[in-house]
This record gives sequence, structure tokens and C-alpha cells, in this order.
Amino acid sequence: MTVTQIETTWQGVTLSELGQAARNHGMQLEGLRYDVTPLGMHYLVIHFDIPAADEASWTVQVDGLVDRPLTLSVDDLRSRPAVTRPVTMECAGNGRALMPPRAESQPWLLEAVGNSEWTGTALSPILEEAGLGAEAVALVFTGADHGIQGDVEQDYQWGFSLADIVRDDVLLAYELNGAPLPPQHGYPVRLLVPGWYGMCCVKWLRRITAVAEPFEGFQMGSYQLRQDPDGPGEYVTRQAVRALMVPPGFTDFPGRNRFLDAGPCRLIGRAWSGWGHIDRVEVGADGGWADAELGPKPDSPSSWRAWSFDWQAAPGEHELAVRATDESGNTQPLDPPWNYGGFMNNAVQRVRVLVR
Ligand SMILES: Nc1nc2c(c(=O)[nH]1)N[C@H]1C(S)=C(S)[C@@H](COP(=O)(O)O)O[C@H]1N2
Ligand SMILES: [Mo]
Repeated sequence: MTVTQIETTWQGVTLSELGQAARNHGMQLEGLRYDVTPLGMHYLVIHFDIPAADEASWTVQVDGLVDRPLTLSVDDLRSRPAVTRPVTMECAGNGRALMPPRAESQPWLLEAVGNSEWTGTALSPILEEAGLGAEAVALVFTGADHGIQGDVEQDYQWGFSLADIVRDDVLLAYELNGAPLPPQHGYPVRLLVPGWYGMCCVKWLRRITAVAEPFEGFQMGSYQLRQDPDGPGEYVTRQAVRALMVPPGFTDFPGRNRFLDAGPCRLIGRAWSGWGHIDRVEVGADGGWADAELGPKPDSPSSWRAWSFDWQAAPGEHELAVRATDESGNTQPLDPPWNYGGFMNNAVQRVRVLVR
């Protein structure tokens, strides 16, 4: 028994991409069953190496154009008011391998997502305490990891305009699902920016620097939507609307084709958007679309929303698809919105199933 493969001009995977895929795992799509992604199931992206870190001696510097530079220990951060927030994090490269030809990078299919409970303290009171100088226009966040990418030796960094980062919901997070951050997720402290793609949530955070010019670091230059490698680009920022389903039935190994017995089949999954709450989810079966039932509206749009759909599975081969729309009116495209780096591919998920 085989299921017809979804058509894509598959490029193959290079040895360096295989190395990335083996280091940086995704969330098994069965994980969409859980509202809070269990520890260890959340996807991972680590560009360089996980730095050695000790919570007892770790500090976060707040410096640059501030009136009162701060040196914060992890104890200092923990002694401030704590906030716990469920946040759907997604890698901007999610779907990259389904959008060839692609730049050589992490070859994700659809699994670079997770929705965890992050605990930390709000960033903005810390900035108030430091006192941003009148000339400051941007903040640069620097991680402790160091490496070379695109021939540039660098510390991992992301920068934001003040308008984008001075928000109530941005956290310096030190716990994940109630446990200290695991080393691979940024122990002992990371930045968390709800609603934006994961690349800006700097892990192993060491420094927050206020600067007088918009920051254009290497990573920010790389995470851009471009039609050719040297052409003009547009920054990747908020998460595009997307729904995913738990592939129904059972699978074969290693092909991961889907098989199912005829009869009623409840399809389930989650949907999210960086542009507001999810308003609608539709399920497509063999070309037609019908509304799915939405789960409770989460307290904040930064947490994904459950959906379900009762499908009558008739014998034969079928293509199932799912498509979400957010409250800002954004809907997922049927075809991938191609760009050179393979970012923001929020085309609808398609799952082929053979019903017996
Ligand atoms: N310091 C540092 N922060 C980082 C990264 C990194 O390599 N180094 N990867 C980024 C990317 S691309 C993503 S998608 C998220 C992934 O976070 P996670 O591994 O905790 O899921 O972390 C971001 N923060
Ligand atoms: Mo990412």
C-alpha cells in the first residue's frame, strides 16, 4: 500500500542540512493534541552551539544609551513580579522544504512550532528603571552563543525599534512549563516576543543595549523576504496565520503515509496568527471546504486555538487540507509564497490518506 506523494520538486537534503535537522528537532504533529506542548516536544533551533551557562554567575547587562546601566542576576530577575504566559512559537523557516528551491538551511517540513507556558518578568519595567536616553531608537539583544554564518563571525543578536519591543507582553523568561529553561531553550534566560517568529526570541541572553540607529545585524539581514539572494528584502516579523492538523489514522515507517478505516473520523488541530485571534478554520476534503468547530478563544491571541472537524471517511484515496483565517482577515494561501530564504511558508497543510 502506498499513498500518492504530494507533488513537489524535491531537491534532496545536503549533509549540512541533515546535520541541522538532526540537531534541531521539530514537534511531532501529534503534539497538536496538547494545548500546552509537553517539555521536550517543543521544536528547537540552535544556530551555533549551546553555551555553557551557570545560573548562579549569569548576568544580563542593560547598557548603551540608558541613564542607569543595570547588571541583573537571575536572582534579580526572579525577585521581580513573575508572569506566566502561553505563547505559540514558530520558526520563520517552518515549511521551508515544501517551498523549493530553497537556501541551504534547516529543512523543516511543518513541525517547527510549539505552544508552551513561559514564565519570566516583563521587560518594560526594567527599561523604565534603566531610563532609556532620548537619543535611543532601538534595542539590541545579544546571546552568549558565538559562531560564523555567511562568513561573518558573530554573537547571535536581534534588534528591534522601540515601538516594536516596548510592549507589555514581552518577557525575559527563565522557566518553561514550570521548570527552569532547559539548556537547549536558552538557560538561564531568554527574550520572549509573543506573536513574532522565533528568530527574534534571543536565547542565553547576556546583553540589552540601547542604540541611536536602527540595528541591522547579520541575522536580521538573513531573515528577510527576497526574490533573489542580493535583492532588496523585507524583514520577517509577525507570524503569518496558520492551522495544522494531527495527521489522522496510522502511519507506515519510515514513509509516514497515512492509513485509515472507513467511517467517522474526528480531525483535530490548532491554529494561530501573529495578527490576532483565529476567527475561522476550514477543512478541505477532495477539493471542497467546510467550517471546522473552534475551541474556546484563548485569553491572548499569542496562544494557539484548538479546532475539530467530523469527517466521514469513505474508502479510497483522499487529500485533506486545513486553512485558518484570523481576526485581521488574513487567510492562508493554497500555494507557497516563495522567497529565497524559504521563510513564512504558511500555505495550507495537505495530508494524503488511504481509507480502507
Ligand atoms: N541566542 C540564540 N537565540 C536564538 C537562536 C539561536 O540560534 N541563538 N535561534 C532562534 C530561532 S531561529 C528560533 S526559531 C528560536 C527557537 O527557539 P527554541 O529552540 O527554544 O524553540 O530561537 C531563536 N533564538
Ligand atoms: Mo527559526
